[in-house]
Amino acid sequence: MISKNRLITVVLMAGLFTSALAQKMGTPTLIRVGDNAIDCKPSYAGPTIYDLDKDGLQDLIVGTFNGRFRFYKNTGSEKVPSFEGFSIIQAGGADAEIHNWCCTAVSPQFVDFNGDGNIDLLCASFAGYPFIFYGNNDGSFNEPVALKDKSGNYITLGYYWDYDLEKYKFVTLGNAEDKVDFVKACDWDNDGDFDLLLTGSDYGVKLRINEGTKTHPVFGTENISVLPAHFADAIIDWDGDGLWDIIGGSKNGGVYFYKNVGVLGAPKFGDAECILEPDEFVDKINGGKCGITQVAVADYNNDGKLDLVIGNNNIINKPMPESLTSDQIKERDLLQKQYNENAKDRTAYIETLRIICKDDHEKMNEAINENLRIRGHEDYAKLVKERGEIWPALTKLIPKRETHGYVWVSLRQ
Ligand SMILES: [Ca+2]
Ligand SMILES: [Ca+2]
Ligand SMILES: [Ca+2]
Ligand SMILES: [Ca+2]
Repeated sequence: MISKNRLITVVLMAGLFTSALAQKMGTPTLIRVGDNAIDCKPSYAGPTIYDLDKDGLQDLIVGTFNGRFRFYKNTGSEKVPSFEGFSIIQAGGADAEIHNWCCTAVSPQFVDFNGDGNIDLLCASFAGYPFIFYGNNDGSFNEPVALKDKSGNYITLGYYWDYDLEKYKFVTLGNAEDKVDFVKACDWDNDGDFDLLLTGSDYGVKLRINEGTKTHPVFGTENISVLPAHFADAIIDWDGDGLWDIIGGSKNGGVYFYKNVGVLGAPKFGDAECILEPDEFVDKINGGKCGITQVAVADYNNDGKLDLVIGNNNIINKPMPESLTSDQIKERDLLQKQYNENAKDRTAYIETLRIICKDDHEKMNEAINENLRIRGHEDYAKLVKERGEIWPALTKLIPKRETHGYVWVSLRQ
């Protein structure tokens, strides 16, 4: 008979063994259409896996930097997905699109957000707050609606773009000064309705509780800190212990697992565990760097194990322009020096302005718009103009950078 202590040891070891195995991920490979890697121009990719056309095969949907959603229909099989090209998802008779203009691709989530039985499309943008395309019962989507909280304000982490005033507005929400780059619906408190996880690029992940119901969501005004850094891309039970966990991409290009060590209705998360190192995504041919990662979790090859589908922005330095003359080298070095000095002056100006305005961003914006003169500093408008003159000349003499929005799959071993 097995002793109780021995049994506990065996069970614990089995747990460790399963966990270690569960973490082993295959080398990411590029998802292709024919011979060509899927590449979202100009860069960045926000993939998700979802059977959009309801034919029983999971499709690939990729959010882009341009704020649209590519639908790659799976024309392969459950075990070997394959894609022949893409169409753009439509909403309200036009391309489904939210205005996004920097630094990420929109990351779609297909979810019945308002509990009416129709799948909706949730995402965020560089404007700084979440949008939802409500779905119809024929699978089509309506024009996007910006989500607001119970006070009628945009759901934001501190600042957002005001389309009427055509500038960023700053609101004080205590613990952040960020935009909502990504959003995910998840029933945090296990009361049957969707709450929101908001990711800003720099201050980690925050939670907004739904104080309403499943069919009439009403969001609180408080941003509650949930994770210190990285993103919350996928809400899924990654380690099969019955509690959903968080899988997130990051600015550094890795993919991270946050194990839920709380209980149902009261999640709690430990430190991030890296499940894919940033250098896994180095473009082996061109030596590109990875850049930001946006992640989806799905059983990609239908073998009963959860896999990772990752979008990123690969940055590739092209070779130096060949045979620069000695005059061109001199010119390049001079321009580079001027450019660096200009950047230093602009930073110094902003830092001093920050002190003068006591970190009030609204005041800082006004000061910049009015080109406020600060003693000991160059005129800011002049510095910006100067930069605009140096940069185009310099780019002709330095290596070109090429960016790609690739989509990768890493199969769980
Ligand atoms: Ca399908
Ligand atoms: Ca719905
Ligand atoms: Ca809830
Ligand atoms: Ca779990």
